[in-house]
Amino acid sequence: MSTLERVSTAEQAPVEATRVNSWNGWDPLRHVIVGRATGTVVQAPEPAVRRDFPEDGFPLGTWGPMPEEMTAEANEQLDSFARLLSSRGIRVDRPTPLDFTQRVSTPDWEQESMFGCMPPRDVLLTVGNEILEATMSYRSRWFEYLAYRPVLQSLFESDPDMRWEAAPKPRLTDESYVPGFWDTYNTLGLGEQLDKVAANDLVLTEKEPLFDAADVARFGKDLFVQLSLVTNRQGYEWLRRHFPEHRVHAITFTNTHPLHIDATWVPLRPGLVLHNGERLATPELVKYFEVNDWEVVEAVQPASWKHQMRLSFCTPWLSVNLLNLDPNTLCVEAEEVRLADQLVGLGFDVVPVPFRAVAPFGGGLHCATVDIERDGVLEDYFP
Ligand code: ABU
Repeated sequence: MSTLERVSTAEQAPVEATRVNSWNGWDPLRHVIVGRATGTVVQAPEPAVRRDFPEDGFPLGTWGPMPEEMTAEANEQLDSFARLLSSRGIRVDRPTPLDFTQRVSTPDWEQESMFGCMPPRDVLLTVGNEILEATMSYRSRWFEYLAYRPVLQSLFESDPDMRWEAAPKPRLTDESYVPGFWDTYNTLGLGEQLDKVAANDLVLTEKEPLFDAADVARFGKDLFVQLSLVTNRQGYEWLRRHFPEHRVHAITFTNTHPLHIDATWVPLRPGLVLHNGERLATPELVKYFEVNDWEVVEAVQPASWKHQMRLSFCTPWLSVNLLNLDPNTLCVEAEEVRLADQLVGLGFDVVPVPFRAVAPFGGGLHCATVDIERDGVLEDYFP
């Protein structure tokens, strides 16, 4: 066979049929993206975020690749999780890492480094047959969508009904950030910080719509958008207009450093939400769930995992960052034994997954994944 024939045969290989479809976090999972730790960087400082890990080799102002041994261990756990999902018949796609140490720029700014492609949940939001690329709000994450473009392109080619959308790319000029925010915010008392969180008077201004996909919790027809350090009111407003068939709610919790909703208010199955009780919900939110006959269960305290806080910007509450395989089955971090017992008591089958080493790369089992396909249709769980 000539080279030409071989190429031509390869090009004609059938693309595996795919269907993008996911309306909530609990329907039976068929297809998912699992992130990669490869190339992750402790970001260079920027207006939205400043990493400060003096004990671990990255004091304020410094930046660079995560230590090789940590990256290797995280990749082992991610690969093993991907194999576990595959062994259960779930199709798994992976992102394509870039050189995240490279300097990036737009006509408006230059940034010394990118970040990585471990938490795909931050970047991509699946609602029904649509996958939406979030705006993001860190300059270091502006180009992160590129790591997912090969997967998205392939989904687009194989599913004629897929809607591939991208929210308006933000300018992220200095006007998008409150000047000197981090110098003052960290000197405020708890009450003052929580007042600012409730008013969403944080590092982002309202210059333009900004949101991370992981600030959206999907409950069928209802989408709950957490206003946070990475999601502003304009971001919520953009999402509300973008999903006119949904009820889109802006919500806050008593969390001094709100960053993604998926370690705070976690849908488990229709009628049951797991709540991180250290981050109180507003009475309005609790009432909305209660009048619709939902049970709100407070999660047990996370297991201690101080040893894994090295270079991590997440909290131990990644314990509740769970992935549903279906409405009765939950993937839970292997060391979170107390939480597993609580979930078994609530009627779930628990699949323990070693995942501690992934935390410093941006999250837990939910952060590390994005739904491509779950069985099920759009339903109204708050009629
Ligand atoms: N998506 C990560 C949430 C991390 C945290 O609340 O600690």
